Amino acid sequence: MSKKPLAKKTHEDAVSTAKTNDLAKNTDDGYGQFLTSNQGLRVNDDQNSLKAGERGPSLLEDFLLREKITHFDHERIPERVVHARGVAAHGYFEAYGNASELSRAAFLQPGAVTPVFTRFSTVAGSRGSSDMARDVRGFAVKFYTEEGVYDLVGNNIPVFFIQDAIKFPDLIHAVKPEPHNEIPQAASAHDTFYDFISANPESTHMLLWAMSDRGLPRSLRMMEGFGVHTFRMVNAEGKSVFVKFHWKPLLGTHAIAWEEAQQISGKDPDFHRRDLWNCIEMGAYPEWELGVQVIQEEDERKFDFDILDSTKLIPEELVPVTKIGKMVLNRNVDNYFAETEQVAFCLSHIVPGIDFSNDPLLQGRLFSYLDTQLKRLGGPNFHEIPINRSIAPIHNNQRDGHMRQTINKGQVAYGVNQLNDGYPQQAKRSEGGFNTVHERVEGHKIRLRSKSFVDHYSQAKLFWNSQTDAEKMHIVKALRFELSHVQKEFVRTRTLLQLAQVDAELARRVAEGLGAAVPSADGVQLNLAVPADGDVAHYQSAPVKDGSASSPTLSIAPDSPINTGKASIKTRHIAILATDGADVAAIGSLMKALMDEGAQSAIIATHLGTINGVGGEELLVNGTFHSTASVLFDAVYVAGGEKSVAALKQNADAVRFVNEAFRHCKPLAASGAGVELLKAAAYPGAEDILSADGVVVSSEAQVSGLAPQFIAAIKKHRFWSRELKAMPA
Ligand code: HDE
Repeated sequence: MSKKPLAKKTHEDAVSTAKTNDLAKNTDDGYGQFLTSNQGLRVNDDQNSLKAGERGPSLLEDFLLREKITHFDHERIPERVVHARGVAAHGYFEAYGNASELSRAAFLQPGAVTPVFTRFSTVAGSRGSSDMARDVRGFAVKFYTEEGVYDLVGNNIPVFFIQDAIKFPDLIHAVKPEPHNEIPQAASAHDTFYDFISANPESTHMLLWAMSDRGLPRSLRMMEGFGVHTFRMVNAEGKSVFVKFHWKPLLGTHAIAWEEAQQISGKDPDFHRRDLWNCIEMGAYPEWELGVQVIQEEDERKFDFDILDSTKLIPEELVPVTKIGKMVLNRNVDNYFAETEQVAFCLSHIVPGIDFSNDPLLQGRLFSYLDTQLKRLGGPNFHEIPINRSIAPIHNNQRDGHMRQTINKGQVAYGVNQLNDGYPQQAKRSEGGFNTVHERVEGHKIRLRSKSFVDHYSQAKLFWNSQTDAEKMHIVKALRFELSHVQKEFVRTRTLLQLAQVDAELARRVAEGLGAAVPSADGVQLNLAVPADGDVAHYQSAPVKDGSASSPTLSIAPDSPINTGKASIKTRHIAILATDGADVAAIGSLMKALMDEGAQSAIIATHLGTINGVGGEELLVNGTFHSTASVLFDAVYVAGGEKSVAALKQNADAVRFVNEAFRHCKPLAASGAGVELLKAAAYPGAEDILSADGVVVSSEAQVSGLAPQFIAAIKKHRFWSRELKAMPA
C-alpha cells in the first residue's frame, strides 16, 4: 500500500500531460463519422420532422425531434453566482524544489511537474458581460497532483472587502445589478454598492485596490494572483508555518486606462479571453512564478495587524516572497462548456502538506464552494466530470446520486468492513494520508469580531501612499466616476467620510470632482456594521497608525519593483498606420525589428486587401479604421510616404486613432511625412505631442534609428505622465 514514488517528468510530458490523456477518454470530434442519435442510431433525415402529411401537424412519435429539442432545452446550467464570466486554459506547474522544507506536498518536491487547469474571471458580471469591467479578477488554479486535486482559488488583489464569511451575501447583493431593475451590469458604480461600502469601513482598503489600475488589467497574462488568506504549509516532520501565496507574471503587471476599457467593452468585449486564447495558440505561453511569504508559527502575532484578517496584506518589504515554482499555460480548451464552465473549484480540495488557517473568511469559503457546485452541477458526483476528475485514483464507500459514472463492484460499501478485507483502507501519514495540523484551540463560543481585526484604515493609507502620482490620479478619477453614478447624495457623502479617514487629500480630490465638501467625522458612527447589542466602540477603527508608511511593491507603475527586470515587448500589438503611397520599405524593416522582439504588428489602412507602396510594392492590410480601433493596440507607428499621410490626415478615423493612442498614454512613433499625422492628431490643451514622453519621431524615411527607441518606449508600457500634465486631477 505504499505510495508510488513521484516519477521525474520532462517538459515533453508536461505538454501532453497526464490530465490531457485522461481527458482524451471523453473527447470526440465526429470527423468522418455518421450522424447518430444519443443511442447510436444512424440518422437518415435531420432536416425534416415527422408529420401527418406534408403540410400536416408533427407527430408525437418523432423521437428524433423530441430527443434533439429536449436536449437543447436542457443545455443551460446555473451560471456561477459570482465569477460567472471566465476563461480557462490547461498547462503545467513545475516545482523549483526549494519548498520541500516547508511542505511535504508531492507537487512541490524537486523535479515534480503537475498538470494544471487555470480559470480567470471577473466577479460581478454575468456570463455574457464584458471582460473589461472595472472589477477584481479571479485567479483559480486546479493542480491535478499525484496525491489528489489541489485548488488554489485566488484573486488578482491580495485583500478582500470583508473579514467574515457571513457578510459575503450582503457584499455580493450590493455589488450585483440592483434587484428591482437588474441595472447596472458588471459595474460597481451604483447606489447599493456604495451604500454597503460607506457603512462597512473594513471594505475601504480593497475599495482602493479595485479603483486602482489593478481593476483594469492589460491582459490576464499581465496580472498578479494572490491566495489572499493566510494558509499553512506542513513539512514531512509535521512542522507547520503560515504562508501567503503569490502568483507573479513573467511579463510584468500592467493596466489600461479606464476610458480605454469602456471603449474596448464595445469594440471587443472578449478582449481578455481572445488575448489569452491567441497567445496560447501561437505558442507565446503565459507564465507565472508561484511565491510564498512564510511566517513562522511563533511570529503569528508579531505584526500590527492580524494575519487571519483577509482585509490585510503582508508588505513584501516585511516578509519577502520566495519563488517556489512556475506555471505555464500551454493548451486551450477543446470545449468551453465541458471544461471552463463545468470546472468546479473548492477550497476544500487540498493535499497533504497544505492546510488552512482560522481566517473566518476562509472558514466560510470552505463550506460555500462545495455547496455551490452541488447546485450548479446538479449533484454530488461533479468530481466525476472529466475536467474535475482527479488523476490520483479514487476509492471510497460513497455511492449513487445523480449521473453516477463509476461502477463500484462488490457487496461492500461501508467501513470498517471484514468482507472486503478492510478495503479501501485508511492511509497512514507515511502512506500519504492527509491529517489536519494539530492546533490547540480554546475559547468561549462567541459572535464577536476580534479587536485585532479592527484597524480599517492603516493599510488603505499604506496602499494610497505607495502609488505614484499617476496611479493616485487614476484612483481619484475612478472614484469620481463611480460616485457620480450614485444617485443618493448621502451615500456619496458617507463614502467621502470613509475616504477622509484614509487620506485627507484623497477625499478632497474626489469631493472636488463631485462638487461636494468632505464631511466632518465628529460624532459620526463610522462603522454601521455593529451587532444589535454590540459595543459600538469595539467596532470603531482607530485612526491610521503610521501615516507615512509605504510599500513600493504595491505600485504597478512601469518602474515599480514588481516590474523591474520584466521589461519586454513580447506579445504586444503594434498598429502601423499606412495607406496607398506609404513607405513600405520602412514599414518592412520596422515590422522585422518588432517581430524580432516578439511583438506583433498589424497594418491598419483605409481599406482591406493590399496597399501600394511608393515604389509600387504591395502590402497586405490587416485591418481598417472601421474594423478596429487604437484601444485594441499597445502602440502606434505612422509610416512615412507623402501620399499615404495626406490621405490619412483627411481621414477623421485615422486622426482619432492617433489622438486616442496619445490620450491613453501609449508609445507613438512616426517617420518621414508620418510626423504630420501626429501633429494633426494633437488636441487643444495637450502638451506638444512631438516632444511628449514616449513619442518617438524621425524626419528620416529610414527607421533604423527610430526602431530601438520605439521598442524601448513600448517596454515602458505607458507614459501616464502625459495624462498628469494634460488633465491634473
Ligand atoms: Fe469566492 N466564490 N467566495 N472568493 N471565488 C465562488 O464558487 C465565496 C472569495 C473566487 O473560476 C463561488 O464555484 C464566499 C475570496 C474565485 O470557478 C462561491 C466568499 C476569493 C472564484 C464563492 C468568497 C474568492 C470564486 C461561485 C467569502 C479570493 C471563481 C461559483 C467567504 C481569494 C472560481 C463557485 C472559478 C467563486 C463563494 C470570497 C475567489 C459562491 C462565500 C476571498 C476565483 O462558492
